[in-house]
Amino acid sequence: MKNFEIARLFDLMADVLELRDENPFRIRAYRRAARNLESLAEDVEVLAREARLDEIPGIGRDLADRITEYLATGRLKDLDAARKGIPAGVVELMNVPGIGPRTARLLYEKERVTSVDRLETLARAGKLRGRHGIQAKTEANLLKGIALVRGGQARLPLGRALPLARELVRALERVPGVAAARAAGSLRRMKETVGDIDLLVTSARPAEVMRAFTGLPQVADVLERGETKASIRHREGIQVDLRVVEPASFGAALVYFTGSKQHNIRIRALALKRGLKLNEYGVFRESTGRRVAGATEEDVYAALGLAWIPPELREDAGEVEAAARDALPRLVELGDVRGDLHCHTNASDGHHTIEALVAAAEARGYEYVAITDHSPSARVAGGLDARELATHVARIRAVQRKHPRITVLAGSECDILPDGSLDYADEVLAGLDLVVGAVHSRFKQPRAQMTRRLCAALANPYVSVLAHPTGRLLGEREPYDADLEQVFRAAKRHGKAVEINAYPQRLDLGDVHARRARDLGVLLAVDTDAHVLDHLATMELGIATARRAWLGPDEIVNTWPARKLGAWIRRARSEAGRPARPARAGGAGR
Ligand code: DGT
Ligand code: CA
Ligand code: CA
Repeated sequence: MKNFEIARLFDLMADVLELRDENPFRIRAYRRAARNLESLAEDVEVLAREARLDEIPGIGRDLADRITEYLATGRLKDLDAARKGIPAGVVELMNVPGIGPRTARLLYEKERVTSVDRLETLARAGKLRGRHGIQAKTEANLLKGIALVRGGQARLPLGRALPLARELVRALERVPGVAAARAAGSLRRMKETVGDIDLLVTSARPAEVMRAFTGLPQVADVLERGETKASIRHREGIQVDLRVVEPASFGAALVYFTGSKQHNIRIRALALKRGLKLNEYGVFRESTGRRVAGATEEDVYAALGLAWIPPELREDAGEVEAAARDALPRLVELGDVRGDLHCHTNASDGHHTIEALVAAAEARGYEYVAITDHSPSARVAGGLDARELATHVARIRAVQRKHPRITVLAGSECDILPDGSLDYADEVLAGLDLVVGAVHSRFKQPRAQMTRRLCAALANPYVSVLAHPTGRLLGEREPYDADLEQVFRAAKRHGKAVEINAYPQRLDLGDVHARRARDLGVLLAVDTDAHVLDHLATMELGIATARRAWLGPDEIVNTWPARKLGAWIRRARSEAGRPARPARAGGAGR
């Protein structure tokens, strides 16, 4: 699938156009197209072949032609032309948080900075401060930003790695002689980022597997090739390790290569205590060397006196003890989800209509969906003022009448202003079925102020969910500085939910914070923040994060039936002494 490849080229094109100070609309068009290609469920090559490129949101005739050109020739003439005369390193400067096109151009033209390395050297030596308005603090931030890009390059977000891994698994399953192919490693544990992709195959003909694997079209380089193991570099940059094992060892190998390393160490010690030896080939009785388990994971864990442990829990964070007591939690599953509480439409910065979103939510089998477009302070995101919101809500009600099988909640993703107040007046909020509160400005407030800001928002009776509570963007933006412990306690006190935002670059809360929230008795909401319809499918990533946080369905409000959800929203509103107007849509009423 070349979706990501083309998305990266479009991003590069946007970067270069920004450096050249070109038409902002053209730049935005390339960026939007890149994001939509990334979240596209279908293969762009298939769409091109069937002349259906125009079905991709944000892809007009012009960009469709660019895609066709690239698929046919492997090049983009426009990009080559635009890049002429600009060193590649200058474009890379813009990957550093805090460096926009203007700064990059300045650094290049005035300081002859043509690489991130050179920028680092100058910043470390303090040679930038006092020039072009750069202060010592800015310099320190640049160094932090450089570390962030370097870290980000090393690991791939799960949302990008998963489709690549699945495509490889499907290809391996088709190789003659292969009985089973599975992803292992951090990817199977659904960690938010993965260092590489680990694959495991069982086959009677390993040589054939090696040949097929190293010859796949996705392979950029073969790094290592042995009789039963190989490593390649994927066209998308990530390394992929493959092992072939015998069927009798498949379960043991799957346990071993799924990890984590810490988990493996724990269960190996447990085996020793029972007079057993555990390795990637099986479980063996130490006295006789006889294999007692190995073909399936269930057998391996059972031989150690453990219940089978879901991969998401294998971090040596209490799961081995729980499995020994047969006290593993019932983890939430994708099928438990009854709705999505955070979605955008083209009323603000989403790409589809209310109607299309509702139909897509219905097609996923949801019982309810909340439409939460932006509030006025989110100006770049096309936030709605109170009058526009009233019209928008009326449109939502009209769509609801045409879709009686699903409850459509008229909501808002309302900005939390720097002082902790909300972007709409309480009377406006009271007219909505659900309010998701979010920070989109002044990310650099001091810790105490940001903490007060978030807690104040949670105290507002109309705010039910705190969206993307830390504001981080994986590999791009650090979380803002806030005392999450206090924020969670405020959520608990007011009976509010904190979000696991499933947007692939966010996954916010992450697993560790989500688990802490759970341990404090805070409710969670797992939402996609969908801006295009395909984003609805990222619910899978949010649920994986919830599973890694040991969450069960009871603790996640959007697994609840609409009635229970509505009662919960109303409870917080009425406990504040301001009963909500009985909402007409079922989720908040009935
Ligand atoms: P990553 O790739 O950094 O996202 O994380 P993992 O967990 O996928 O790590 P990776 O790819 O180095 O190794 C895959 C699995 O193989 C790992 O989760 C556990 C197992 N493994 C690797 N090295 C060791 C080791 O030295 N000892 C043990 N017990 N297991 C290991
Ligand atoms: Ca790995
Ligand atoms: Ca590996």
